[in-house]
Amino acid sequence: MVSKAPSDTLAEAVPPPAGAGGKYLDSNVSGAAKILVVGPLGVGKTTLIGTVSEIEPLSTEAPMTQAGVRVDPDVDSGKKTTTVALDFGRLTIDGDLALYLFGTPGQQRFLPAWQDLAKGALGALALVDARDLTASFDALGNLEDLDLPFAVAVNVFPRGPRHDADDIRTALDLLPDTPLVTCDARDRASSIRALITLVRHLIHVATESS
Ligand SMILES: Nc1nc2c(ncn2[C@@H]2O[C@H](COP(=O)(O)OP(=O)(O)OP(=O)(O)O)[C@@H](O)[C@H]2O)c(=O)[nH]1
Ligand SMILES: [Mg+2]
Repeated sequence: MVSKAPSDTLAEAVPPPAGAGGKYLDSNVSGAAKILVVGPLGVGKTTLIGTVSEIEPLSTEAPMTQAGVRVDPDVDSGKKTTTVALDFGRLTIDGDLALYLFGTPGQQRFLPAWQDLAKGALGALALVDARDLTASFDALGNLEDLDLPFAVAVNVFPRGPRHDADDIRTALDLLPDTPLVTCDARDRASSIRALITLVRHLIHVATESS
């Protein structure tokens, strides 16, 4: 079983969700980071950004139609739309670091959009669905090709299998220092913890390489 991201004082230091204020950046914000949220079709990227964003999130949903049935993998029968350009949201952590969150489309045929979105990004949160680990191979491969550091968050769906962390690491061929946590993309605290795990990793990577 994958451990949950550790609870963190930073997670308690985040502003309230969108709708409760927070349109403008706090004057204490002294740093910013562009972060990608990636993963296969229907893994929860749009959901996660909408859950954590302190501003009204931007989404670019389009209906999924029969025209895509041969190229889009099966998703939950309830899913009617898919992201066709990007998601965008903002989250300030620890009062002074603004994360600008860019969600990518899930389908590999949108790779050119991915490559554009990745420009200037410091790292990525890769969402994984434990019900289909192979569906994440393309996204993780893209991150490696782009040389972007990332953390992996298993978005837990009901009735999904509960794999051991080691098995997931092996299946996804993760490096030993790549963080692996679980989250529920519909839950703000859990999604923020996953993002904080990523930020810590990015700081670690930056410190190691300097
Ligand atoms: N049970 C459960 N459902 C979730 C979770 N995250 C997302 N969902 C649902 O799964 C569906 C897909 O979520 P999206 O956020 O649209 O997925 P996406 O990764 O943005 O999908 P694409 O843009 O099409 O690639 C939605 O109906 C969500 O309500 C989760 O953590 N648990
Ligand atoms: Mg989406």
